[in-house]
Amino acid sequence: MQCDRLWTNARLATMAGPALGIIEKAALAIEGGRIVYAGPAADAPRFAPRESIDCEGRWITPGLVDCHTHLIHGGDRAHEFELRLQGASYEEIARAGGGILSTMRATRAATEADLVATAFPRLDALIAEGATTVEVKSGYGLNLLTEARMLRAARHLGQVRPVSIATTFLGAHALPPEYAGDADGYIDHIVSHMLPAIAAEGLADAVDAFCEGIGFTPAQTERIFNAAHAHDLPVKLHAEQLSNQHGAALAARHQALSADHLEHLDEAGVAAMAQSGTVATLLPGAFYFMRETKRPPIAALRAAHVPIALATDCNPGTSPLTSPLLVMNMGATLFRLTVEECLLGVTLNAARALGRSGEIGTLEAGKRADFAIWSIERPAELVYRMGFNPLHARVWNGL
Ligand code: DI6
Ligand code: FE
Repeated sequence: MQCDRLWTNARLATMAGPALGIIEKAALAIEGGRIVYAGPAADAPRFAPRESIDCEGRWITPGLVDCHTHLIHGGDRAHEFELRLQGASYEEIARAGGGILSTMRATRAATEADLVATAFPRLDALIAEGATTVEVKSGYGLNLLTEARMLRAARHLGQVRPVSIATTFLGAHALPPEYAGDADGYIDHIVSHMLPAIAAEGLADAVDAFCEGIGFTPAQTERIFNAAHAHDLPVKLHAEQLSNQHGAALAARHQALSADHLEHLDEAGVAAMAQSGTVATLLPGAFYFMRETKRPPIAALRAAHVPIALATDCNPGTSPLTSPLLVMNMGATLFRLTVEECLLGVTLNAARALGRSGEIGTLEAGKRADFAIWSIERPAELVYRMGFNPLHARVWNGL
């Protein structure tokens, strides 16, 4: 049987099946950018590969999926970090004109080329740790011109780096100064102008909002969701990060791909997510950086079989984090997730959170040839270490 490349002497954590779908003494073959075999070497068809690679016992996992980032933005907020170290709160800084609005100003002032150039080092850091798919949100433009520019910059990243980019329109991230005191007016503008233009240009793969006391109300969020449905775009939600607004249940009613953050999620929200199959995307980097103390209801999510994903939330204000490996470590240490949950959280369940689990997220015949090869003795090492990168090689789309 012909194939482009064959990896032998490998150990696989396929993420398909129980206990990480581990297969020792395995082989993995790809052809035309797809996996054609991932299984026991003893059962493999007789391949005639164009190239054969000896893995020397290394482990192969699916390529990592970072399913929640704000990777594209102008400027940084290191100064606000210093102010917080001196005792200022996130809310105080935001009220003084800092916070999301300070990043909005820097982002509006940046050209598309600037946005791409400043995102490169962050994206490259994710790629260097085995990421093969990265979600990127808008949300720092807060007007059509700049939101569209952010999404074009995100699409551009996917054309010039060996990585798949999933874009999300987050126009309802914060209230821009042009609509101060008129959140409903801004929602009108998103629904009637911004979203239709963004959808017409094919710039967004999904639509998100920030449902929060300092963000948008559930009623406003629902208007965004209805508009997204009208444009056939799936929805996601920043929900229950700082307070319980019952956003996750709202998201579930709208068949959201994921509800994200969830520190203040209640039992009813868990049940609604379980019913709709909405993924719980947990963001331990933001929890850590904001020194939060209330953890998401892990036991309840587990008991209800809600799929749990983990992501960096890479953003300049609350999670300046570009390490999916550290995210797994934080998922375990801060949220008490198991090694298995952490690994599923950055592979299969993160793929689900993007609606892409038919294509990526496991090592199975028919899926895209996106995977990472690690110099480790056991998969737990990927979760256990801090600040150490054992990536040996990475394959994206068969390349
Ligand atoms: N929740 C967050 O943690 C980020 N956005 C959101 O909706 C914060 C973004 C920022 O501070 O720049
Ligand atoms: Fe976020």
